Amino acid sequence: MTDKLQPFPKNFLWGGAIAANQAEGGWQAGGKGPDIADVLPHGIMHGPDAQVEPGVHYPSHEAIDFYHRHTADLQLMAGMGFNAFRLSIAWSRIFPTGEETEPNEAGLKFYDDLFQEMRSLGMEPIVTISHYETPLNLATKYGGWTSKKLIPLYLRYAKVLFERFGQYVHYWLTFNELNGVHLIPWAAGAFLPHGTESERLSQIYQASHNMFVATAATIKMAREIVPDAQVGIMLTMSNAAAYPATPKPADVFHTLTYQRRTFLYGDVELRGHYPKYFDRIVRDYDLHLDITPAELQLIADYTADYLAFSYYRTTTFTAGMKILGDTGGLTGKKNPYLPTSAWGWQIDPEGLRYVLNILADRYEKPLMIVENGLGVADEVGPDGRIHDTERMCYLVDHLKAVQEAITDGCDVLGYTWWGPIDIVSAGTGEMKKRYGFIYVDKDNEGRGDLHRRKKDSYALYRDIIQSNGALL
Ligand code: BGP
Repeated sequence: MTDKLQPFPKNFLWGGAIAANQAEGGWQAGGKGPDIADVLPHGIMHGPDAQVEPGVHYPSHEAIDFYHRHTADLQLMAGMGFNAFRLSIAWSRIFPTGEETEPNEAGLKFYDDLFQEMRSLGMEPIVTISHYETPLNLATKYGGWTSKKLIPLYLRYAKVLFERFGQYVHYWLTFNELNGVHLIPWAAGAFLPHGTESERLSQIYQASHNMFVATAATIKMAREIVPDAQVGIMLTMSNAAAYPATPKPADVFHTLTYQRRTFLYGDVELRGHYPKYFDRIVRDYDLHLDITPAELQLIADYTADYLAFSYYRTTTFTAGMKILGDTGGLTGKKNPYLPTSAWGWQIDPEGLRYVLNILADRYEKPLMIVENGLGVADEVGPDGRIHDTERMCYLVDHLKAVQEAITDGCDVLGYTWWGPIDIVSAGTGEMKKRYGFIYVDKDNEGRGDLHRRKKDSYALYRDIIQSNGALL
């Protein structure tokens, strides 16, 4: 047996990823309306503070001011040789309440400029249409995605994007981490589940279904307006990457049940139908769902072109552990074979190879890793530099795992590191949880002059990209 690794494909997409609400700031600039991230003082793990109170620090309001600094920031990304950059469009910049009949021109102009800059720097935009930033009005008035009223509103928004930006954007993603609806329903689905377990889970699956319908209808629309575009779905795979804690058959089956909570989303959106195991979930939890035959037909007719996902960590399961929680992050046990990050996330490069292989086998569609990264409380050293060795190891180890997966036969389109420049943490609202190759001078309370500074990892990622991965 030879152990020769295949090279990364010639046109592999190398880059980074951010979200509007975690980077842009300018929360009211250019006519932007408030969105669900703008009422989170401590990130999505702590839920919304329904009113925006004076004096409270809301990290999304200024973030890292990408809104005003994007030209210089994109040049820093170009300095690493990025040929791709993933970002989201803030829905409430385009439709401030989500319900206007005409889009907000200032918001459109902002992204127009951004895409032109990216194109002139040789970067392929990868655009998330909705990344945890639904207009706040749609959450408070309709209960977010639990209501079907959001489907036509989302479609109106997506139509404007395709018509205006179709000339620049080839890769689209409908929703960030759609399966996050289970763990972080406010962020992923713009609602807070309430009532009995059966009612809460019915809301979660109804919201998921409504987003499936919106995704299928968006794909249909894209085929008409921008026929060359690729429309993908985006899921978090930190949930699917689950290991049984022991070879005990009950632990193994329970782990499969847990994984299916994630697979369901890919199964519906890539295979085009609800899998059989979903019937049992409906019965066991006495779910009441409004799913019509016409919607199921639409889902069957318009499946996604590719599967994008985030991957940070894995988890470990034993029989009897809670599976269908509706808040509170990732459930599961600590894996004794893995190190953990300062935020308790288990670092597992081989898990990425495992996930890529599972997804390749299951769906036979192109895959894209659109989030992977390590949050560290980096500090500027006495020499004025940031020696982020831990991040450098994480990067290299995960990219080696990607290369193994490519050699295994997985069709991987690209890799965009999460937060190539420090941004606000989605989970906790902190600045201290830094992912960047570029440091931003700002602390948890919002102090700092926002000055950008390259960390040691900057040159490493640049060299890896330059060699198209051969350096690994
Ligand atoms: C993903 C989200 C991102 C993001 C990342 C890291 O789930 O799509 O928006 O921020 O996780 O999480 P955190 O910022 O909480 O460290």
